[in-house]
Amino acid sequence: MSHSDNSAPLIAAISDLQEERALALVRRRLEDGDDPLMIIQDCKEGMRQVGAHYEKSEYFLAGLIMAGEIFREVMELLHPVVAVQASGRAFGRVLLGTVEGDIHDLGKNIVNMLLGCRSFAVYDLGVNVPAAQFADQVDELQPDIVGLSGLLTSSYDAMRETVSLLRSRGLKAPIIVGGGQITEEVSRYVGADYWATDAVVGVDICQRLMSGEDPDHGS
Ligand code: B12
Repeated sequence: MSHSDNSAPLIAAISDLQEERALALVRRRLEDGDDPLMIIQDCKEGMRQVGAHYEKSEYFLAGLIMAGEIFREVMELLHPVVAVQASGRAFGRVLLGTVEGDIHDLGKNIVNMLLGCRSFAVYDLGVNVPAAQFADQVDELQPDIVGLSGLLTSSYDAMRETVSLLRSRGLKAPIIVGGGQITEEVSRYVGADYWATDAVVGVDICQRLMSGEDPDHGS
């Protein structure tokens, strides 16, 4: 999804950690009937720029924390607009969580919200979830799909360990990994079936899987 003409001010407000301005821009865009998914896309780009500032030591940990807080508040504004109450039978069951050692959850929470909107039943184990906890929940819940989130390079080994434990316990369901830095190569390394760097793409893969289609492995 590309950015719109309204994108630049919001991207800049997030990148510059201007909380009030960012929230005011989001409120205005919602009033103007802008697509909440486009707003999320712009926030993601702002967060990417915050990360780049951090890498260059222009921002420190406090900057990441501030950006996370702004994003959380933006999601509070967007949630009622995106969350059209799903009704009827669950379309499929997804077990979701951020792998051990990683506490990033903003992206995972968007995946959870969008899956909910498409009538999936989502079991979210939260952050820093050990492989054994995923395995125990798989035994109990028998999900149709398992989704692992991770944003740190160091999370890939935790993902690999989790996938390997789940397979050794006999899980047949597809495993999808997601996070900003995931690539085809990482997906192959961790042994996942599918991967996504975008929640909409990930949810689309889940929908196709439940419809018996064979989706692309990731993008
Ligand atoms: C905000 C933030 C934080 C916040 C997180 C708050 C929270 N509640 O999540 C806090 C302050 C806690 C944090 C801490 C740290 N962070 Co940080 N953080 C970020 C930042 C700026 C934004 C992440 C974010 O929320 N993006 C917005 C969301 C919407 O995007 P997303 O997560 O990619 O999710 C989307 C997709 O990936 C996908 N998706 C995500 N999960 C899943 C799962 C599935 C199943 C599917 C299908 C899809 C999917 O859908 C989402 C929506 O499209 C990134 C920069 C970046 N480029 O990502 C750094 C970044 C991830 N952090 C980084 C680092 C280094 C750290 C720390 C180690 C810093 C420190 N010195 O302590 C700690 C680690 C803590 C830990 N153990 O996890 C590095 C990682 C570098 C690396 N290669 O490992 C980054 C890349 C910054 C950088 N450029 O250096 N961080």
